[in-house]
Parts: sequence; structure tokens; C-alpha cells
Amino acid sequence: MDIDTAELLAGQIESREMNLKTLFAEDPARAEKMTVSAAGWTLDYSKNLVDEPTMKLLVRLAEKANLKQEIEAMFNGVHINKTEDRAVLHTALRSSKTSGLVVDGQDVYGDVQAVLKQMGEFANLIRTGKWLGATGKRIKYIVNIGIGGSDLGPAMAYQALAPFTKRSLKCFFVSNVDATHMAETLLQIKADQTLFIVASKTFTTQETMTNAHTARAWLVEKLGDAAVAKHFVAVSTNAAKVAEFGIDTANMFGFWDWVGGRYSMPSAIGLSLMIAIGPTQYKRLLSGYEAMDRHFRTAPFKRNLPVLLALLGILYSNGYGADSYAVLPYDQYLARFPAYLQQLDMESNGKSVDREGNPVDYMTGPIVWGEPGTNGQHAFYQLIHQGTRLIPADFIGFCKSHNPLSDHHDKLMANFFAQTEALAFGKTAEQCRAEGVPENLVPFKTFEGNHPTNTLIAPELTPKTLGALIALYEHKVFTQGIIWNIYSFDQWGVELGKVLAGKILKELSDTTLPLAHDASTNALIAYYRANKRTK
Ligand code: G6Q
Repeated sequence: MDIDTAELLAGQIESREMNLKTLFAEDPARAEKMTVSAAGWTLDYSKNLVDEPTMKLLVRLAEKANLKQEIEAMFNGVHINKTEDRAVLHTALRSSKTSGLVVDGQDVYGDVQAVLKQMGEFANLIRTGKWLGATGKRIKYIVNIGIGGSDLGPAMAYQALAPFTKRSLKCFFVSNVDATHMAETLLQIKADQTLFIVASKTFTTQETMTNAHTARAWLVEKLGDAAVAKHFVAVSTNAAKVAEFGIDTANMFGFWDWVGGRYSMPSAIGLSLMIAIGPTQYKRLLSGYEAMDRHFRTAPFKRNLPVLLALLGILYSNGYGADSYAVLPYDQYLARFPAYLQQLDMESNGKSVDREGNPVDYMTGPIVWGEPGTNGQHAFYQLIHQGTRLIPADFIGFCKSHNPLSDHHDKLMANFFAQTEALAFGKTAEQCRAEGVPENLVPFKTFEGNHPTNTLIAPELTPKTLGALIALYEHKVFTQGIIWNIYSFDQWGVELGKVLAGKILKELSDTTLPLAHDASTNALIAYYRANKRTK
């Protein structure tokens, strides 16, 4: 991060106390000035601890980091993922262009369209019952076997877009190597009506391959070896490994090394989702992503939704020392959205060395957490309102519900609006006294307020608005990575644990192997060995 500007930012915060009540009183047009719309979404960021000079300073931070050029580099396929020497082209996955981008000798848009066509044809075969299982029955159950980036996106979106799914098909997402995940899923499906999608970019991930082999053995036991061809397809970049597993590569849906796992939902990794919602709705999802991509690439920073969210996040992380931010969707269909964002943000920007390999001396990626409203209100909001930490929050809501039962939606949205109002403006001791609160209780019933929030609102949760929402956060994370001068597209931090787990696995199965870990790990493994199930 540009040190001069960072210091300026800190100085600005120290020297000028921001009070939301005062800021709103001073400028009646504040809400209007600080509301921006794009790609079906409206962002009201007026309930943040900023005024116009602060916003200008924040925008300068983006300019000094050469954000504009960095955005172009990403869209144009420059190898911006330097530590893995790869382009970062998830934006190409949702582009409606069919030609015009050649990267490393590959016709990127052409290849993307070809896979989308293959996916669409396959999805239609399943949806219309033309693809039959080995015993001649229609497919009714889809089991996506994948983990991390090959699971969280389609699992989140399948739930988010439930109203758009074909309800006679049921999708399951098995990720955990804990056998319980697979075992409990197998209890709910019938082999001759099930399609397993093995989704793995590398096709070597321990959890996914273990689950895939277990599923295969279960199916073969029930229907025989020859049934595998009708009940297993693969999504991968590794054709050799797919063939080795026993899946015909004609039933493989490809993608490319320039698609990072946590950015891969709009690639073939979204196959289960496409089967569920159909190719037409899937196309609308992609068009939502594309609309936000276009906005991010072209809008001036001060009216650019992803850039604004990124800059406000930096203000709280680096200016105020906030450790986390909460994402609070007021929509039950978005229940998995915070978990999806956790990977997107924390795996991307959980970095502590800069692009030159030097340790950073400022905060980078925040902790992301959240739950749908109103449930969270009855659980953890107390700490946001009256705790000692600053927790900025993004409130996400919709004007229309897919389930217009009595007055549920007005009640939901009344809470949505009430919370950001209460967080911003609180309740003074004087107000408490005027309400007759006994003096000894006044300190407990006073709400300091001045807690910053963003409000993101759209007419309705649709494939299009969901696509735009995901792209909004993807580009927010990208922008922050640029300003923090870190690499957002690698994830070396997950490697060490994987290597150690491989070594320990041998020690758990062969209990005669000597243990040479630290004393704590040795003792824990010994305890497990002594108590594990032996048959
Ligand atoms: C995401 C990560 C990681 C990855 C999984 C699954 O950005 O790289 O979550 O998606 O480890 O990897 P495979 O798709 O290769 O099985």
C-alpha cells in the first residue's frame, strides 16, 4: 500500500471525528449523493464514517495503486497471478463475446462458448429425461462431489436460486472427507436415478477423490461396472486423471488454469447449477456477472460499486483497525452467501507478504462472517450495537420476495431498514430519560450509534442479480489486493497442512511407524491410535 496515502488516511481519521448524526444533519443531500446503482443493484453507502474529502482521499489511494491499469491487465489476460505465472480470466467466463481474446495461444472466448454449449446440451438431456441411467430410468438426483472452489459456488447458488430450479431434480453437494457427508447423502438417493458430477480442477484433491471412489464403489455394487458411464461425469482441467478414474473424457467438461478455484462458479464447475436451473436461467446468471464486470471496468472510481466497497473496507481495516466485517443477507435463500464470501475474500487476501516478497506492516484481508437476517439479530447483533469493537456490516436485501406469504416480507424488510438506522444513529441517554428509563439503567439502554453499514438493495433475487452480486464482491476483493500490493490469486497457505496430513495419514494406518512430531502432536496421535476403531 502506498505509505504516504496510508498515513494521510490515518491522520485524517485522527484529526476529524466523523459523526453520522452530524454528517446527515449538515448535508440533507448526503443519502442521495452517496447512493450509486449498477447492474441491478443499488448501494447506499451514506451510513459510513466518511465525508467528501475522505472519499476523495480514498479514491486517490486507488489511483495511486494504478487500479485502472491493473483492471485492464486482468481483463486482457496478462499473467497477473505472478507466483503461479497465470492469467486471471474469470471475467471471460461470463463474457458474451465469442472471439477477440487470445491468451497464451488460446482463443479464450471461443473455448468458453464451446464448453457452455456442451454444458447446455448435457443439461437439457438430463432435464428432458433423454439421458437415462443404466437401467433406463430418468435422472432424479445430482450429486456434485467437489470441495472449496469446486463446491461452495454451486452449493451457494443452488440454494440461492431454488425458485428457479426444476423441483423434480434434487442436487446434493458432497465436499467433506468425513464419510458422514457421503453416507448421509447416499441414504437419500437411488443409484439408478443418480448422476455423480466429480468436480475437481486438478482431479487430485484428496477429499474429492476419496469421495468419488466411495461413490463409484457404491454405484458399482448396486449396478455393476458398466453403469459408471451413465452415472458419472467429470468437470476438470486434467483429462488424463479423469480417464484414469474411469470416466469417458467425452463426458468431461473442461476449464482452464486461468480460472481460480474460488472464481470458478461460472465455469463448468457450475454444471450442477445449470442442470438445476436450466441453460436459459444460467445465461441470465452470466449476464448479471457481465453487467457488473462492465461497470467495474468502465465506471469512474467514485461511482464504481466494487471500488467503493473496497475503499470503505480499507478505511475500516487500515484506518480504524477493524478486524472483520459482517455480511448480512436479509434473504433465507442467501444463507450460504457469507460462507461463499469467506473463501472468496479470506483465501484471496489472507496474505502477509507484498508483491516484492517483503512482510507487510499493515492489515490485509479482513475476517468475513455473517448469517441471514433476521436470525442474526437474535444472536450476535448485540455485539455490533453495544460491544467494544468496530464491525462494519453489509446489509443485503430485496424489494420482492419469491414467497409473498401474508406480511412476512414487510416484516423482514422493516427489520432490515431498522437495523442500519439503529446502528448509525443509536439512542442517546437523553432519549432514554425522556422515555422514563430509570437513571440506574440509562447507561445500559444507551446506544452509542455511529456504527457504519452499507446497504445493498435490488428489486428481486434472480439469476441476474445473483451473478452481479458475486462479481461485485469478486472485484471488491481484487481492488483491495491491488491497493494492499499483495497477490490475491494464489493460496500457498493451504499447502503446508496438506503435506503434513499426507505424512500423518500413513502414521494413522500403520501404527508401528515411529512418530517424530512435536510432543503435542505425538501425544495426540498416540491417543488416537490407542482409541481408534480397529475393524
Ligand atoms: C480455491 C482453492 C481451493 C480449490 C479446492 C478444490 O481457490 O484453490 O478451494 O478450489 O482445493 O480443488 P480442485 O478443484 O482441484 O479439486
